[in-house]
Amino acid sequence: MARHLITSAIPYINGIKHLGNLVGSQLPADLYARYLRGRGHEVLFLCATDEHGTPAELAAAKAGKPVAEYCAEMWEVQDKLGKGFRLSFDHFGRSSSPQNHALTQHFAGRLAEAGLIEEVSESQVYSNADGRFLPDRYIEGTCPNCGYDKARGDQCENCTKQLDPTDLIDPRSAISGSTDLEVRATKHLYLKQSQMRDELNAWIDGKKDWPILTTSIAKKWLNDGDGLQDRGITRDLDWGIPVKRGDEDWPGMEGKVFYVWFDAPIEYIACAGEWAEAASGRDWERWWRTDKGAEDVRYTQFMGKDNVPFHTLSFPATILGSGEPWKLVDYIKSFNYLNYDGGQFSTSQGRGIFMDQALEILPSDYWRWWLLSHAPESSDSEFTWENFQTSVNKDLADVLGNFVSRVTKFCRSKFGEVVPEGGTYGAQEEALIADLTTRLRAYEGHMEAIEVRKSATELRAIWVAGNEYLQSAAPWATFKEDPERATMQVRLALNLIRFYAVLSAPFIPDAAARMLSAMNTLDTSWPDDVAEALSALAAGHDFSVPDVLFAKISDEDREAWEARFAGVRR
Ligand code: B3M
Ligand code: ZN
Repeated sequence: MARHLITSAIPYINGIKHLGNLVGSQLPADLYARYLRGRGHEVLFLCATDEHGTPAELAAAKAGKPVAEYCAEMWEVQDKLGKGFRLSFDHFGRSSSPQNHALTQHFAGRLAEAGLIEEVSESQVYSNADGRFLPDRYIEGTCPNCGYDKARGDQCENCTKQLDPTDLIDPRSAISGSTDLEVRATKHLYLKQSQMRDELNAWIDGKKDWPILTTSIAKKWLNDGDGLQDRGITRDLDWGIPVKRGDEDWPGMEGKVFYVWFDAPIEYIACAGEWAEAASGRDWERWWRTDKGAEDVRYTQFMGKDNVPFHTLSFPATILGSGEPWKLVDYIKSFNYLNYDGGQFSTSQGRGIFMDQALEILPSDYWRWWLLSHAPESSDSEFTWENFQTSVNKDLADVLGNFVSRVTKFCRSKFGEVVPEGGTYGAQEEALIADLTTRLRAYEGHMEAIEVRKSATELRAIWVAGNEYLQSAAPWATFKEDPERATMQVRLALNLIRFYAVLSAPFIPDAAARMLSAMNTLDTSWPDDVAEALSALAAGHDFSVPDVLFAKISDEDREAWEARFAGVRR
């Protein structure tokens, strides 16, 4: 048994997330957490809302609410949707927590002591039309690196380069579109991360097993011509974590707050503190401090590709720079983008399917299965209604659902709702067990490597193997010639339902729970030995026929949904 710390990128507080956001971090993180728990490991799975910065300020202003109140309400909304999708966080925290305030100020103090913080008098963009300083992401312009014309002042969405607003060509206010911008003087703190380039390079070079997507983005920004630039970590905003050195005021920094990307990753740590405070007997330092037990923790992070530079460079720079024994990430799983029906999912444009809408239409398992089995791992992937319909109808309804229904109904009609007794395995059953053993070991390998699509493909193949067995064993025919043999076949098939429930739970937890409940068992032990696992339900054990596990999506439904989501969300 090992100890696994798992974090998902923490979603911005402003608004409900779309399915592209979900499949890029929270959902695969949940898959992995559920799998590891199923294998008996000790898991701490954390996520939170990312509450600071301008997006929160502006969204609150739009909603006509004080920011703190807006954030508290939106946390409730995101928490409820996370539960709706069965995201099994051990704690869903908030980056505005007192723990994160204290820890962020602590890190800033440590970095200053280590000589890694510089006070810089800088010029900041002020918009005359808007009557305010413009935060980075509210300045748009052309990316100096790739020429994309909607690059934001903090990062180019197209090529992932981290930017400063003054890097932009032809800058304009994203609030008003005004180009009447001027530059005014203000003082800010910079993190001298360029001093850590060698250390970061060596650290990333040691990560031979990391996905190419992660290391290529990290190396690109580490060794790019202008290299790892020092970054401003403070902002002229009202909402955020006040700039302090530990507990002490920071002269000259009054009225300023830390930059949202400085405090957001620190929330991964603070969130463990929130988790510990929520119940007695919990020790968060044993997950995060290598001097207090975390040296044998394996830490895995999940995120979309645009978040990779902050997790491979900025956050490790904060941790390493502190000189304290904090746990560094062991593995970063990153994702490409999911597109929606010929275009992009877009929060600002309300394009695509959002988490609340998805749950209004269908239960979470349908979405979980499609999203995970089409996760944008090696390249971007695309959601289309037709593909969704096919996948649900074939994989979930025809293969898995139909298997469960046929086996339980046949047994009820011939032997009653009880596991039948008699008969012994023949060559067909031995072959099935051998096949399932091979496939199960492959499934475990893919899950451990967090190869999400390959895991889904193998799981589907495991379901198919049961169907093929049932088809060729044909207990309904054997029953007439050799009833003993039919009882053995049905007993094996009923056991396959429990076996499938255990293996499938990380993907489709609700269906798995219903299968287990129909099989009247609490035995969720992992099938280390397939033959043994297939005799877990002994002759004489009662079960019940479950309701239909997965309803098929009709053409009418598909067309109606396609039309409903063709426009933009208002
Ligand atoms: N909130 C960006 C995003 O949701 C940002 C992630 C922070 S992870 C520390 O994609
Ligand atoms: Zn670019």
